[in-house]
Amino acid sequence: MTAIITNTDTNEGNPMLRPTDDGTRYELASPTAMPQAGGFLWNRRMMIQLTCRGYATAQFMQPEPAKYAHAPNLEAKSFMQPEQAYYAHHPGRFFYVKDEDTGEIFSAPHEPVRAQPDRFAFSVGQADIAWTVEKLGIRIALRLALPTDDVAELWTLAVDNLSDRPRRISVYPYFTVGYMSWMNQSAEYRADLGGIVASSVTPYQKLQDYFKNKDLKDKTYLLCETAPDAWEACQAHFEGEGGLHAPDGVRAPLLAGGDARYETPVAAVQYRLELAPAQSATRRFLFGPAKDDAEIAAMRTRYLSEEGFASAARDYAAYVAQGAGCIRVETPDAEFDNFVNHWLARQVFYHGDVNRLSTDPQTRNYLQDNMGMAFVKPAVARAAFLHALSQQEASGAMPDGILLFEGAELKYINQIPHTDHCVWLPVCLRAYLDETGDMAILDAPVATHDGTTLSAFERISRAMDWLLHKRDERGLSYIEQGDWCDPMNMVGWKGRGVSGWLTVAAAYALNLWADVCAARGDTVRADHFRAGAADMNASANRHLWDGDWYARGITDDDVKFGVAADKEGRIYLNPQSWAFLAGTADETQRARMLAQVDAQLDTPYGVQMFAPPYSAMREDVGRVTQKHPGSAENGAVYNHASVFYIYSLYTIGETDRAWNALHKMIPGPAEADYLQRGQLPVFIPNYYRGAWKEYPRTAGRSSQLFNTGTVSWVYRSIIEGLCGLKGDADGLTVHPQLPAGWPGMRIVREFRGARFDVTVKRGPVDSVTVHADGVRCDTARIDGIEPGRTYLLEVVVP
Ligand code: CEZ
Repeated sequence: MTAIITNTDTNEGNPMLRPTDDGTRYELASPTAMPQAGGFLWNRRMMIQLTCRGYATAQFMQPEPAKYAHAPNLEAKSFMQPEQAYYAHHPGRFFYVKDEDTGEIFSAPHEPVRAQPDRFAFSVGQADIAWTVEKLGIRIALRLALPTDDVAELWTLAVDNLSDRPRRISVYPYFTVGYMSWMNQSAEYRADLGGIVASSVTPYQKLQDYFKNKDLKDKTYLLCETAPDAWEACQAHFEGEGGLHAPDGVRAPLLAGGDARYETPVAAVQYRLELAPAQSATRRFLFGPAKDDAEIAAMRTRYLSEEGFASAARDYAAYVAQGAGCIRVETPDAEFDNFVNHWLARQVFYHGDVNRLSTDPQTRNYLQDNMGMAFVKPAVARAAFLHALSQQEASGAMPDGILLFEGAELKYINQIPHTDHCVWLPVCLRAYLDETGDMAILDAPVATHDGTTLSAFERISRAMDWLLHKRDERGLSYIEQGDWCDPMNMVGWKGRGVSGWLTVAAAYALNLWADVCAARGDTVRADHFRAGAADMNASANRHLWDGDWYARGITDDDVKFGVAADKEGRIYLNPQSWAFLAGTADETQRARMLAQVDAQLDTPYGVQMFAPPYSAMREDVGRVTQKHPGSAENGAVYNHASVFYIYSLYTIGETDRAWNALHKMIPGPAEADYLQRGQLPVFIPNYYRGAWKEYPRTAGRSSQLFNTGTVSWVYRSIIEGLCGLKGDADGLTVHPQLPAGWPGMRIVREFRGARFDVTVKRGPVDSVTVHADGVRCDTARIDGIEPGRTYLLEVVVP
């Protein structure tokens, strides 16, 4: 796109962190400024998150999530926030370097030696993660890439002699395998396979598990393209008494060639290199899991060569390109543009394509992730909505999770009864219908396991009736052991407690569905659902309005919470946002709610999910109150809740408030902001720490978790709200919502096979005016869209 607006607010000049390669990469120049900052790569079978210092968290599907590199001495918990994993000494990919003449050592990227480098660059790209580290006149360049359909890490190591004399050095790739199993673990160098192979037996006790486990990939290999000079497979022997920062193995002339016999394995190898000035050497490695030797040998043949790496890179680039999304923006905010144009759709695509690498995604997550996919690969979203509906229960209820594979089971959180899942059907489908105009999906037949076949329309209508039915005598929605908020598990476990958020969210869903019924000419159902929504809104106003905002709920013992009388958890964001969406609140109420959100919840890092955080267990609210104050759902800037608010603000024309919260989701561009959040602007995390008033030192810190329902809503909010280019049954509506101070923006939007090249400017108009290819439109919309055509739109906004 040619520049029409000068970017005023840019971090191009920031020496610590800057975009490179036209913003398709970010480069961090320090291993210590933001120690937990990292990037992630994924493919159809695995994901890996790497920090700038070389810690790694990887997971693969077989088909249940599993690990091939474990913490050295901790048993993996079912779920760990990445920011905590950092402190738990999780696995790493480390490269020790030793000067053979002086005995000096350092390690790249940074751990475990932690020597101050002469130069450091951690470079996160869309399809690879790379480092350049210089120390002792040696340059180490590392690059990790993934294949598209296999589980393996493709590592390239390049060593350069930067000094003006010949150098004798040793380089030691050190890959943590970690504690594999209490039943059986071992490792050895296998000259026949060309690397270290660690073997284990996944522990079990139930007899049936033997049959489930016997085909698991219980081996972890590190294959070397070039045979090493020495190796060590026993972690304890490598480390010795020196500790990981000065391991005995590296201090000795040669690694001892040891194996691990029911000892914690490691994959460490040594290369002795003699490099003339300016000479370099390259080594390639493959690290991953396998079932047996044959699979290891096959992986070696397929990938472990210059050509194998190059062809994997081409395949992978084509894979991520599928997630390019449907808009490019050019606004006065360069960092925002960069994030939207290069990174946001990538994260949306990750969620929609691999479902967070889960075999039983939570129903709400599955539906919302596919809501995002409606803008990236709508055919995938379509299939997902129908797949979800095929698991609807006879009562009209939706299950807590959607099973994606034969043999998958509902696990962990999906065994806890939550009552909100039906809400997401019309909410997410609406985005898909608006984007595609595919009304035919409503008539698609959907068979469930009980043998009934109903149309998608019929099924969602039943889900809406279920929501209407699942209410108490006051007309409020039961919460049971949770709603959108997973850990709000004790408000209604005795069967009486109700959710204020769910009541207004259900009203919103019912209204959306009434619109769909009306568009189909089904006025009976449209009236029925519209009346239901009105009834729920009335109940919310009667029982939950607290004077300046809506309460979060009423407990089993009839205690209203999320109200002014509460010292902790006084005001929650979700009931307010969804009351805007549902039309629960009138204009006077809205003004009061907005003022209170501003005063009590807004922070420099975004809008908190509630405040103040709970400092101790509240037994009539539940587990959420036990989380650390300001972390996760206990009063963090929980971005998923925050983006509901943003989306709702766009629907009520609160343009500036929406932008205020939206741009705070992306770290930077001020250096102080990067340092406080500790995250690169390459993804949106599930939360930034809150408790802004209580714990200012940690407020703003990123959770580093890139799994989040947030991104599909951010994408939707930008497309439909900020850019105001939302589809409907007939075409494209045009209603940009420029923040104050923006003179204009430019957007390129792909929509229903056509391209819209849109220039938005402010001007002396009362309402939005649109010229399409120079011709003034009667209304601010484009109908009769011709696929393949490019439309030039000139839009003037008041
Ligand atoms: O999980 C998310 C869920 O995936 O939390 C959201 C919820 O809407 C999403 O469906 C809000 O509760 O304590 C818990 O059980 C937490 O709820 C986590 O599992 C949370 C993770 O932090 C992932 O974001």
